[in-house]
Amino acid sequence: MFDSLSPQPQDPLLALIGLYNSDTRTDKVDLGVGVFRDETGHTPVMRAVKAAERVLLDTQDSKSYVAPEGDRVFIDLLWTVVGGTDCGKAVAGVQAPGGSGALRLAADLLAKAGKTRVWVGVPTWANHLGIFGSAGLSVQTYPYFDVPSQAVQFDRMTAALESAEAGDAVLLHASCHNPTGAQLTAAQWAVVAEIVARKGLIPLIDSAYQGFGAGLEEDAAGLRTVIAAAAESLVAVSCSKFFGLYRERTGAVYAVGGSQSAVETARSNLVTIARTSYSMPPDHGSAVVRTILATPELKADWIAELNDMRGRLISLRQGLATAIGNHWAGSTAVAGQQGMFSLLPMKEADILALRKDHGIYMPTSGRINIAGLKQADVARVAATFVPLLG
Ligand code: PLP
Ligand code: TYF
Repeated sequence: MFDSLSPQPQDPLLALIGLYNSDTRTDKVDLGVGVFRDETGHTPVMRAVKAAERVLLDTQDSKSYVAPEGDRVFIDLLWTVVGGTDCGKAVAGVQAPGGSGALRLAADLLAKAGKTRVWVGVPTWANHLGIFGSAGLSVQTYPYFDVPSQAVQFDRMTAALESAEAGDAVLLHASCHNPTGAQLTAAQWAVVAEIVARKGLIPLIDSAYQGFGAGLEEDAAGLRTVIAAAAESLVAVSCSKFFGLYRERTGAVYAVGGSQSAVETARSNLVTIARTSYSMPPDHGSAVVRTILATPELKADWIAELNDMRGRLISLRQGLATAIGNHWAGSTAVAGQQGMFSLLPMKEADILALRKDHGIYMPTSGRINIAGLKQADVARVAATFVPLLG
């Protein structure tokens, strides 16, 4: 049987990790996979996470199962960070193995409810296409971002959404768009909210980088505008980035809107989908997040460290944009983008040459993870980029 299968391509972002690691040059630069890094290139365990882990080590007295939906206190506390303390809607959530698991549960729920189509912006995180396709949804696309001009294609985006049909799902990135870093303005979020409400579309909002853009509250504002307007929404939350819990596979998916009994029914369906694929989610990461959010000192320290992480990203971004300066017209747009990513108009051959000649690693899409820069690298990297930018 096994030899009837064909080998599958590696995820190009994850494959880059191996390529970078096997490069022996000491001045190599990793702008590949989207993880936060500090000035030494390390992805640290956040202070509040370590402190919460110590509390768990001392106090956890059982490893027995928690509950089919995961840790209810985690689910409720995480929602207060994402949706706010009162979003004015009925909400029911289920813990999930990371944001990817949350997206897959949401996609399976849509399919189970008889929904067939999901609209996804171009470009988007490649896994969105794989996850929705594997759930049997048909992926429709709306224009989102034009790489040469570094501009959000808002008129084209809304025109495409106007052609969607009632009951279609629409994927939206809550903040810090992957791979472009380009976000909607508050006024544009309001227009999207009006369209989804009027047309009866179901927003599926992917929140994976809250706090990396303008701030914890600021980065949730667009999401909150949409869920306030839409009859029903799905929200997939990843704790990988803003709690730095990547490998602990921590996240949640929320059904929002409609009656309390409707969201409870949605929750029971999410639980059934989870039970028939992996039974129950892993506990450790959610126990850490619950401990942080339930302990005022830990929560304050988490926010303080998250603010510092955002400060580092902003400083590197401004430094890179300034160093590119008027050598490329897109540098102003890059300076205004948010989060870890920007998508640069570079040719694949040039990106491969950057790896070979300069030890600068980025995916052939032209995406850069700003967090992979060190302050001392900025000038050199900008100088190698300038001749390659359209
Ligand atoms: N959504 C986006 C846009 C992402 O970039 C990621 C990446 O890590 C995820 C969701 C899910 O992440 P995870 O499954 O590691 O929580
Ligand atoms: O886009 C990124 O780099 C992150 C990390 O299969 C990631 O979202 C990339 C690919 C993948 C899982 C996570």
